[in-house]
Amino acid sequence: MLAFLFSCEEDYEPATITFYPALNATGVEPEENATGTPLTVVLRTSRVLLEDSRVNIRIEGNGAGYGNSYTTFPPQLEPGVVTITVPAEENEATFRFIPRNDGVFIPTDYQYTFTIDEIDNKIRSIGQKHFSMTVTDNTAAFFLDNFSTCPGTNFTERVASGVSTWGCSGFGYPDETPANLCREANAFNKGGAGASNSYLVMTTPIDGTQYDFLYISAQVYSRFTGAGGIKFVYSTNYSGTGNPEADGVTWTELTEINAALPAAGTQDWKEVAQLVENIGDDPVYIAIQHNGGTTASSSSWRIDDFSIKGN
Ligand SMILES: [Ca+2]
Ligand SMILES: [Ca+2]
Repeated sequence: MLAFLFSCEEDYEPATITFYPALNATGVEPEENATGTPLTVVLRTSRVLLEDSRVNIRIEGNGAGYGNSYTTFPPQLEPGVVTITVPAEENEATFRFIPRNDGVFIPTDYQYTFTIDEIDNKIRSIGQKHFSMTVTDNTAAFFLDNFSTCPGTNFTERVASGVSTWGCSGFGYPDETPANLCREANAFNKGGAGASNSYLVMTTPIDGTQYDFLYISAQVYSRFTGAGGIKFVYSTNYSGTGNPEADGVTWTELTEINAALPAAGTQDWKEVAQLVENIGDDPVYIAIQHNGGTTASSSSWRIDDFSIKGN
């Protein structure tokens, strides 16, 4: 009888295991202290086997790792490896991947690769070996202004030359209803002689000792074409009061944001964002500089949903 079974099994094609039917999935990091939504990952063998068969799946990625950025069920016995069993006389096995909030901001989100790493001797080969998983980081911004009150206290206008150009507008992001306020810079009809140059500066600086990097994002809209434009900048030596272009004050451009700004007069909201690394330990002031508009001609610029995340 044993010999009969053995010879039968020898007649089968070698069993293959593969991720099936999906090869990728997406998830979202839960809010802090909330439970993540489990995702079930399915593997299938090409035929039923007569005994339990085990498979090791290695999980790698840019996240903080097992227990911090995710857990699995069954749990991992060694870090990064899930062992699952395809039961005898079945051809499918599953495990669950559960995102966790790790308290760490990952600007690139979490990109995991699951790889079938080791197979039991009754499974002879591997089909689709990799499964990819993207989990969107859900870290709350430590600084967020949607200008529900405008001007509010989070930003202060500091005029380097000319007249005040930063005001408030309705028609904020995204619905452009009059009640949805945002900040707006425009020198047109504001008076004064020559070009104006005015900074909308964070009132309270970011404590550089608390962060290694910052991720700055905002929604930007331009209503009118005309002279001048805006630039996102930051300074680690501005005093926080007085002329933002006083002797010794230096501002560094947020070049990726500035390269991505919408063209003047395009009348479409656009999200801009930039990662700033190695900010050092000094206080950091972020500002939006509106420069070059005159009372006779000025492009206009709206800012909404100004957000800063970081670790
Ligand atoms: Ca996170
Ligand atoms: Ca708003």
